[in-house]
Amino acid sequence: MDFSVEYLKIDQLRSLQSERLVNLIGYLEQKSGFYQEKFKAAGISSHDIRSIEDITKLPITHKQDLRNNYPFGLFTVPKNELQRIHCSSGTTGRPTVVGYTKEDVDLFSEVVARSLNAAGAQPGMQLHNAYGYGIFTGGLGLHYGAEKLGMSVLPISGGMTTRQVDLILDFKPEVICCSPSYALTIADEFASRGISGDEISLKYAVLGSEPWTEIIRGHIENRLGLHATNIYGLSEIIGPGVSMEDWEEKGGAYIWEDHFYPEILDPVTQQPVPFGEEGVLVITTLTKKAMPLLRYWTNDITSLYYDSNAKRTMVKMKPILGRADDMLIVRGVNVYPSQIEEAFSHVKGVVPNYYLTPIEKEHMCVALEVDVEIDDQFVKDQHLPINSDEYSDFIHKFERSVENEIKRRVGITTKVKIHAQDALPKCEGGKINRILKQK
Ligand code: DLL
Repeated sequence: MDFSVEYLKIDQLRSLQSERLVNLIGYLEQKSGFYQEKFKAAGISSHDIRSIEDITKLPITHKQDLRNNYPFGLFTVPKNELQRIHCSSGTTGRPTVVGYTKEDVDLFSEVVARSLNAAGAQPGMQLHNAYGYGIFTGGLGLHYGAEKLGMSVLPISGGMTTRQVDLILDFKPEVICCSPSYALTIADEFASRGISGDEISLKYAVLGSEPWTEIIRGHIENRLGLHATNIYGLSEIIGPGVSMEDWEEKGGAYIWEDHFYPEILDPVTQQPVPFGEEGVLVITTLTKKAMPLLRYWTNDITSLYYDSNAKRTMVKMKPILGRADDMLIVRGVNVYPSQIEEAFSHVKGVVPNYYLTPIEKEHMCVALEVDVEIDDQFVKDQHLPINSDEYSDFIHKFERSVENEIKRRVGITTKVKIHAQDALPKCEGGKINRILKQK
């Protein structure tokens, strides 16, 4: 495969993006009833779009637009030109449907192959693909991308953790992909069999589909003995492979901006924020055929940056703080679960398997109940008899120290309840929901 586009000089990249955007607008003007109307309402035509800098003149597309045009209203090719259909994994409302032509499926494989390459994978390696196969884009997306790179794939899908671990031990794959919360479950299964990271064949883990932080990365890397990197994407844009971390750089993910042009907009005014500031990620698909989207409002909160040590020239995005939908407002303070997760990393002994339950009074969230686990070994190292007064005192103090750390770093009041390691429900495959309803 040729990866040279990832190293284009910035001005060459901007010319490529400009050329692609101009072509796209011409294409939509001809083929998309939906965008014809949007252009008319905004009073713009293809003559107004001459370079990528003109992108801010274009209308924003929201998930509701896809829902209003369910199922195929945003497609720009007839049904007989499609090769595949996927849906988003949302659990509320109508699913959002996405269609792919053969060229789109090839593009999907290309960006996933590039992502796997950045993650450390190489032709000839074997992928243990524990993303769900089905209408979710994770399973098939990683599958075809890995084949394109020249890897072999075990299409195991999610769930049945003991069998997953048996097959990893027997087949010795070098690469695994799944959600980070499921990678923790797999790591727990290895640990329960007394198998440490250096005894496991895996070298690289390609993890995404939900927010995760450095504390989770640390746990996964140590326990599975590998490099874990973050893959981001969403069905509406293509699926996984919109952005990807490099295994030697980590910290943030390159956006494959030759195909997916990113902007960060203010969540309220919907105007661009100064470069480097946080806001909602909005993406334009520059090269898709069956369902191109202009300035699609992902609802994911992040910021863009250039890394001075980067190998590639493309812009990077910080890990997603959360979906705007998952934001909790606790006594007026905006909080994402990932911020609580980050606070855990500053208290020794916390195992980041946790759940948050809003405590409401008069329809207002006044605090969060935080259920989280404590490391077994850390408890043993205290040499306190279980059920003794000293033990209760230790747990009580530990709970207060987690509460204080969250208060200090996030600014909200919590009621922390510590559980023994492995006591809370684990991810059984797929995405985990960390926010529970009030009991
Ligand atoms: O989750 C695609 C995917 C599959 C990405 C496998 C990575 C790996 P959807 O089901 O449409 O697609 O959900 C998209 O998931 O808008 C984010 O809120 C969240 N998300 C995806 N990747 C990440 C990530 C797939 N790396 C939605 N970090 C997105 C944080 C992520 N959130």
